[in-house]
Amino acid sequence: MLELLFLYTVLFLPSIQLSAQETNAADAVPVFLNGEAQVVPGFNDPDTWIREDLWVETDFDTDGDGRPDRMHVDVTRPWQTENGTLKLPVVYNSSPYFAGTASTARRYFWDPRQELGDVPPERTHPPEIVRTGTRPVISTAHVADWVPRGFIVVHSSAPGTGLSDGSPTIGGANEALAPKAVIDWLCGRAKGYKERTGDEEVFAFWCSGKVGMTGTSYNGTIPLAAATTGVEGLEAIIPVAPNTSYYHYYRSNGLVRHPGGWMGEDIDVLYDFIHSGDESKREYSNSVYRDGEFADGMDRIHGDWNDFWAERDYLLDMKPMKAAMLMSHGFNDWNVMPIHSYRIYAAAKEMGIPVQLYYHQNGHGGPPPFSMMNRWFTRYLFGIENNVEKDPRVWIVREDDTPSNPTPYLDYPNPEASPVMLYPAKGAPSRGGLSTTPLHKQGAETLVDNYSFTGSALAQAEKTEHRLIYVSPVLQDSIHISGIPSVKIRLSSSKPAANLSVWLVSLPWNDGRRAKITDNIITRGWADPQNYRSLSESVPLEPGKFYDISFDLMPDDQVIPAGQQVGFMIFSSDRDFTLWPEPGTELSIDLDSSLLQLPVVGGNKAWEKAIIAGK
Ligand SMILES: [Ca+2]
Ligand SMILES: [Ca+2]
Repeated sequence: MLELLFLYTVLFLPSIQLSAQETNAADAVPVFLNGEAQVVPGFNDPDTWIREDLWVETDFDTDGDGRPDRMHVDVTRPWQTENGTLKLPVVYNSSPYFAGTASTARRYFWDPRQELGDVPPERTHPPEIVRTGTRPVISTAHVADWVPRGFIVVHSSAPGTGLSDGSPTIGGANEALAPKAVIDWLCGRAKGYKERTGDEEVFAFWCSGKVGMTGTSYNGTIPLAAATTGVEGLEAIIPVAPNTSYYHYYRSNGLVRHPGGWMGEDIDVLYDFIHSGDESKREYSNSVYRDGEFADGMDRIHGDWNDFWAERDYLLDMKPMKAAMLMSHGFNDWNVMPIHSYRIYAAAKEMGIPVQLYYHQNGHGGPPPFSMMNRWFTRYLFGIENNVEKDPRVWIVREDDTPSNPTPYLDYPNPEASPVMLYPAKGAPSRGGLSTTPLHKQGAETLVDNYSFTGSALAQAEKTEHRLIYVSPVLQDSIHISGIPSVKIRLSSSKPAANLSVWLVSLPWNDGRRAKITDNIITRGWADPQNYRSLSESVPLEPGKFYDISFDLMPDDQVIPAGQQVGFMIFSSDRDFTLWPEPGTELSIDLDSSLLQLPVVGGNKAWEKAIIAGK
């Protein structure tokens, strides 16, 4: 590739007399090489950076004081921007975590020991957060990466956190309107003030009018939230492991289903976890949001979809969005699961928004390689034509790739993947088979719910009544799964309510020599059989009557090596994710009417080849 060197030109250069060294620094401008912003010596001395804070006024009032809420903002910029001629783009990062968080001791979470359909046991709130931090610096995140490369870095505390007014609403409208207001201020359309309550204005005279946002997890959700407002000037976002729907975070197909690693967490727990804002406003916020809107809407009894959750799903708000999006996620992120990114990627692609997806095989977090982010922001914030939009749309860190050298693909799911239908063959309480041809007259097999066994113990058990598992022949050749597996299960329950969990596993289980235990969990999914008709209405099951339940498992892209078997495991309560009702509920599965649909690169041919090769 040709190495191209660009200089970012400014209209006016400072005319004051300076020594030779100072002249060089004073003349510093962004420099680009291979389509990426480079470290510029004149921007590279943190001691010379200007750090300031201010408050941006929004047009909402979510703390009930009758005044528009102001957001606390900090700015870190090269001193050369002070003269008003050098204008630079902004990398903006907003978070509810900057000023401290509450205890995550499990006694402050919901108790998962709850009978399905019952009112949950009371929850104890954690001690209130003692706000931390000193002005003017809210955070130093991303500063060392971007300021030396000619970007200005801006942070803001989310509503109701730190020194920002308002209330946390956990995905409510103000969490999109707050970053929008900050971007409006950066672009000269909203008012910024030196103090939280004063009248002295501050202007972003140093901003080029081009803003990008990035962050991980909640901090990756906020860029998407801002982008859904369609705010002018937000040119590009890089959300890393964003939560794009609070329903998909705390519920699954009608079921109360916790984020992995956070048993008992729910939306009100997250509210308590971040609520570090003004002590004098907390009582108001608690009563209106946590104990009001949330308590009324979150429905921890049924787990059903409703307006409360719809308001907190960014997929439904995407119409105005136009920011170019590079998104990153791990296929083994069982906290914010990979569907969160995929659904937004698919919609953005459909809308014609420039979009790229970087998927890796690890857990929560994990940004794209820095040079990929740099190319993205250089193209969309500096306007350097580096052709990033012509790069492959999808990058996947293959099992033996390093994170910085992912494999490019035309799209995700892999365009060459097609569904393979796999049918369970009876075998309970041992392992049954998995057939490519439909089977007949097998009848039903029954499992007994018992949350005291983990899914991984159940998958490894040779024989147990607490799960049903159907495994493929030993693969003679590797298979490449790419896409969203789905299941159809016809079941009856001995009680009016039951959890339903499905894991796809790779057997034999990791014997300790392989790198990651997550290799064995291909993907998984959860559903409430009571929602067989509708996601928004739970209907008690008639014991003994069979119902058809269909749902998707989490998206995946994984190569299963030769020597392994693919296992389709059906069980009831999942100790690591679902509620823990009293053990004993029996689920019977009608095998002839149940199936797994597995997207495999090369489809049936590849699957058959893997099964019969070597025979
Ligand atoms: Ca207010
Ligand atoms: Ca339900």
